Amino acid sequence: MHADPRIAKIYEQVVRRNAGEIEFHQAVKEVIDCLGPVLKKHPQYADQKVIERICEPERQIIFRVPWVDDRGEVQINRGFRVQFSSVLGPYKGGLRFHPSVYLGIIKFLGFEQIFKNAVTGMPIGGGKGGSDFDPKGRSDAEVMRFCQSFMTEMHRHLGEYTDVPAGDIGVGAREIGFLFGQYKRMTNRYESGVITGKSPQWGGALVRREATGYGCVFFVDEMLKARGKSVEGMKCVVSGSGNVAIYAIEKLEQLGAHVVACSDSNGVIHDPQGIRLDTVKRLKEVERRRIRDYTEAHREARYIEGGCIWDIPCQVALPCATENELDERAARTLLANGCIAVGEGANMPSTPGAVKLFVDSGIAYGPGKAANGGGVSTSALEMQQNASRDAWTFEFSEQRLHEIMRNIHRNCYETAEAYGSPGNYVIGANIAGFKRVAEAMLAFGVI
Ligand code: NDP
Ligand code: 2IT
Repeated sequence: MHADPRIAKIYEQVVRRNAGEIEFHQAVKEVIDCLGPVLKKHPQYADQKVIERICEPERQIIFRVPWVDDRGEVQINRGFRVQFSSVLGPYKGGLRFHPSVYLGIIKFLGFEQIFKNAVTGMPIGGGKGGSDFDPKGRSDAEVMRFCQSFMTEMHRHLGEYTDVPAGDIGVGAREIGFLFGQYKRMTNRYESGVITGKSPQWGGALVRREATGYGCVFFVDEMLKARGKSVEGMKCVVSGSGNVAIYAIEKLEQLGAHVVACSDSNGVIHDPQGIRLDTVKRLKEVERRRIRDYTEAHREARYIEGGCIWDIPCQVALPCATENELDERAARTLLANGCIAVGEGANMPSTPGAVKLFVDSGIAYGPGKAANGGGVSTSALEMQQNASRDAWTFEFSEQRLHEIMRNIHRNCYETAEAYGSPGNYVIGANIAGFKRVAEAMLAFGVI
């Protein structure tokens, strides 16, 4: 299993200590399986138990979120904030509102976030939070009352120098507004830098909304350029139809690619003439409807209820929905259909079996930790603008994002080469991220 017995032992301990948290186990295994050569080169990391320390969150907060729905019924949800690592900066990472949320999901996301944030080179630690609250079908007033209750408890754990949340699945501009409003009210401080993804009208950064999707496409384009190609003219499939998927599709179109499919948790839209993004934006961002309704406006498109988007032939595949949405069977189908690049807009969307197939096949495979780092990087740019009470233009911000994605790509690419695995961005991202965190931990002593 593991080449290095020390790493096998750490993994066993993580599984034992965090029973049942299977997504967390999966995320830990993927990272530490890359670290054998690093321990050989840097024995002090093993002596100082750096991996063991990183696998244990600095702090985990679990709390009750009571609220009253529109019918007057009391509802109780569970809230989480896992403050995983603050060695590189304040805890930074999004909030997810989805019924599947439990501690294991938040811990996997928080763990990934540490390394993702480290690879960006920016001064941000790693954390994640959320709730098992399901915003689907809830009125704006219900979402507001939920967010106010959530923040009433969480505000005491946050601060621009302590912990800075943002959005993730189920948390967009509307939720960030309600959350920031309640933070401001609880603390009597207009502390803009305490949360990112704010509306540009009241302290948000331009391009933050677009950043994860745009950044993912920039990353894929860099991977292809390293092979003498580009996304221009490529046939693409993008799963999901939320924030990340929408802006990935937008950038692909701007760069001359052809996107033929997208999805939501109910089904898949296949539009061989090209996905009409204005329709997807209207359905998802304005009307909060299902992707099946796309065919009302575009009769030539096909809706496949419960379909698998990876069955649709493409050259570039961007999983932008959720964890483990792309399994080994899907990976085989993609490869058989001639897919040459996969960029993960989502966090951990490919199962371990799928990752292995992609890496072994030698296609350009960009893991989430590298490919979706544009969102959190632009959050760090938002913090920077808030700290200096500045507001940059869209063009300047997008240029900064593009530069950051090029740097992330170079960092992963060069690290993979230095460790004898050229082209392997999994090894590149995990080792580059780990080393930056490990060096800071050694400098700080046993903390
Ligand atoms: P949104 O809530 O805006 O959209 C999520 C999309 O994924 C929706 O289309 C949703 O469909 C679909 N989806 C969610 N859960 C499932 C599921 N269990 N099965 C199938 N489809 C599902 O979230 P984001 O676009 O912000 O996030 C998407 C992914 O990107 C997540 O993995 C997130 O962690 C990651 N990410 C997000 C960043 C950001 O800045 N927002 C930054 C980096 C990564 P439906 O509406 O039917 O639920
Ligand atoms: O997974 C992620 O990187 C995010 N959801 C964004 C985190 C952030 O703080 O912007």
